[in-house]
Amino acid sequence: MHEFDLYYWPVPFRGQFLRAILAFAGARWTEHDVDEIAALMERDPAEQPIGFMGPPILIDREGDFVLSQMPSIAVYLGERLGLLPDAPEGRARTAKVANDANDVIDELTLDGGREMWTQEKWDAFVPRLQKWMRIFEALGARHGLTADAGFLLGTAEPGVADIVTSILWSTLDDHFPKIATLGAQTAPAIWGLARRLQETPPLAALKQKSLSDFGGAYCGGEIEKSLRKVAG
Ligand SMILES: N[C@@H](CCC(=O)N[C@@H](CS)C(=O)NCC(=O)O)C(=O)O
Repeated sequence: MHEFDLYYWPVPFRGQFLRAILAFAGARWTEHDVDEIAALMERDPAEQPIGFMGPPILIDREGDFVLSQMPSIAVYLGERLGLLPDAPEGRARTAKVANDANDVIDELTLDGGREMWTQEKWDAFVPRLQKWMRIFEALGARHGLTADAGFLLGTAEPGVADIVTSILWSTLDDHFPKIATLGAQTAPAIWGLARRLQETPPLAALKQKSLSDFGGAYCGGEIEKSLRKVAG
């Protein structure tokens, strides 16, 4: 039995942040399939391992602890695997970065596909996406990040904030050429950080494995098709 269990759909999207933190730390985890996730979701909250609406869910077998909500899990794994800054400010900023990343992917998928993208809606959204890119770029700049050196929060070593940032933007860069072009122009230091982290052996291996496991999907479904039409 592995140390951790992760329940997430077989796509990168919101689960990839957690896979990357686990992989970066060299932790081993078991993934559960769609039927197991659906069965957990159908249970009454009192019968779920933790009350939750949608995955990801993490089980820490060693710590006998279960958690939902991606940003909370990212911070927990950071604590557990030694990937958070020491100071309270850096730990809180790590939570901010995970919440920002979650907001970006919700906006990009119109809240999980409640609506579909049209060219008009996308054109109106692009300045907002660029603002998100600049929010990350400005945070890095405050801590001396450049395209070639440094980390998002000015730490000596990369942590959860860097892993989450790298997964957010590199996954979009890999799947959506128009976002790739926009990002390289708008947030060059963040694009450099994303690439540098992706070149580390654990994240490079995860990327290859995810590509073959998930067949090149990003978030799946009709919303991915509609996003590909405007940003592909
Ligand atoms: N705020 C939650 C969102 C969870 C969520 O929306 N999960 C999606 C997959 S990315 C889901 O399958 N939701 C099903 C549902 O809400 O019914 C988080 O950050 O973990």
